Amino acid sequence: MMRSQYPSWPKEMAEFYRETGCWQGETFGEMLRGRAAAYGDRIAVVSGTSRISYAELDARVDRLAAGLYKLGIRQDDKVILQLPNIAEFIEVCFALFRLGALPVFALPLHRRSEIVYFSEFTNANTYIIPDVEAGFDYRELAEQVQEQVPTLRHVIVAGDPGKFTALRDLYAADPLPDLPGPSSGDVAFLQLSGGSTGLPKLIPRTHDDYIYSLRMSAEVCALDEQSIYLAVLPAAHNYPLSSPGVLGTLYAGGRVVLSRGSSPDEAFPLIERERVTITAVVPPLALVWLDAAESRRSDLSSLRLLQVGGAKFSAEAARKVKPVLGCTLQQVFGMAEGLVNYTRLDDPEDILVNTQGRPMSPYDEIRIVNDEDEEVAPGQVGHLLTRGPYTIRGYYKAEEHNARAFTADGFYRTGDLARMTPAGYLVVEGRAKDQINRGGDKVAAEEVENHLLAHPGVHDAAVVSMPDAFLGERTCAFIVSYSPAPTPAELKSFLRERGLAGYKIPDRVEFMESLPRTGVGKISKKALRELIAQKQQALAAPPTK
Ligand code: AMP
Ligand code: DBH
Repeated sequence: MMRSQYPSWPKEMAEFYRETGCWQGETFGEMLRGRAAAYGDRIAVVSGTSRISYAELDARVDRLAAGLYKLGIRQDDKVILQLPNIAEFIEVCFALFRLGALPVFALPLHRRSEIVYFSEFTNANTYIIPDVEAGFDYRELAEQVQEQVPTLRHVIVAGDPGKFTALRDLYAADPLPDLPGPSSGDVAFLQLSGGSTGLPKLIPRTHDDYIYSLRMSAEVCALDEQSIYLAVLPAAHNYPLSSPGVLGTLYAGGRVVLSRGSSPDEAFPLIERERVTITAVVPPLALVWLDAAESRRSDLSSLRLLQVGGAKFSAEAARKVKPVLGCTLQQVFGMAEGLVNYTRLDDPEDILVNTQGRPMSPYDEIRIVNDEDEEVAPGQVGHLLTRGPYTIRGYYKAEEHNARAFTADGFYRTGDLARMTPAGYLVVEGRAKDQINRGGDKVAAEEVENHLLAHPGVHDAAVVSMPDAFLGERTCAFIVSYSPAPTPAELKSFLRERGLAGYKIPDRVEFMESLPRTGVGKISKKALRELIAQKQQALAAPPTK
């Protein structure tokens, strides 16, 4: 049995992935060095008013690595990284990669509850934040987190540091001492899973496996040094980070344009000014962009590819992308655990519109099974399982959960319900995991339920999805309360005070006498989903007299 904190591939599989050339023995530090040698003066990153060449990026990363080392950050140390889409995000990532320290990729919307958990669980010693972003002061958050987690020794701030350490002061003048550095088989960072359990799961990705996923993504998306990728989604998320995202673009020698916001007001002028060729959005954002493009005159003619993923994109909206935006649509169905599916650039419209793509690697193994783990008949819907050269074999420090989330022969249970077309494309048909996909933001029902249950007025709680025209799904919390019952507003502010990220706060709260049960006495989420969908329908179409 695998007892390491970082479950890994069995020896013979690792050998196979090396022999087949999937894993090429390169680390991220070496990758950037190589690109700097090949593309020195070309612009790698555009962020605000700064334009950073590959050579500059490489040099800045070296200086920052030296500064972080001086501060005391060492190989295998965990660093909670919570930066928005600014150049420092990329510089910090590569500096930590060079040191062999592991970034833990928090999202900008995470708050005290999530950050405290990541810090404690990973025993992190450092937390890197912006000063104020989108009206939120991360230094106040850091203060609260540090109070709860004294082992979090360093708080580093991009911008005005207040009482903490300024990131800009860490770009050292003298180079990093000669250190062994990480090897390509080592874990490079911990990525987050949307999760389906009470506590978020962390995903160990190695240099070898992740760089392979970048290479395949860049190939499928036809990236080269002419490509200009616009990051509008938070770069820490696996999708804009790697599919092909920020890192895949740097892998290909292209240019990354970072945008702090994703609205048409921010994104469209950047597309126009920087001649962006590819960008990635989630379905609700695609709807906003489609509307905006129809009603305003922005020059989006440079855009060749619009990627849509993270949640299911409706065929109806998918059909509009080409006529309205003038570019090819690519559906992306991926997961931070590994497997990424893409529609191909030259696929016919029927496939682009009606499928979520096919695996990017010929070494991706797919199984679609019934509840007994038996393969279903071709074309039937079942549980999607997968294994491959860039799909993890287990979460970080989660032995018990891993026994359930992976089969004995190492397939990851994605929790998605899917079918495969005769041509080998996947169509996502639903979900078996206890998660709400709020327009690409994943919410683990159990995590929210546990917070609700901490309220003295709550006897029982169940969180389910309800259909939503814009986000695809929203969250509804069913509550059995003690009397006096808390109001919905009280419950929501209670969750906020507990430091839960805003997107996890239930959109709607319903009270019940008791929760419906299944035959074996479990809460029937299916019944609750039906109930709330019916209520919504009744609201949408009031009975006529
Ligand atoms: P995570 O494991 O948190 O990285 O989230 C990955 C999950 O997002 C997948 O297992 C799917 O449930 C969902 N997902 C991602 N992309 C798509 C897509 N294009 N269509 C439907 N669901 C998606
Ligand atoms: O939702 C995801 O996690 C996701 C979607 C598209 C992802 O991780 C990816 C592509 O790599």
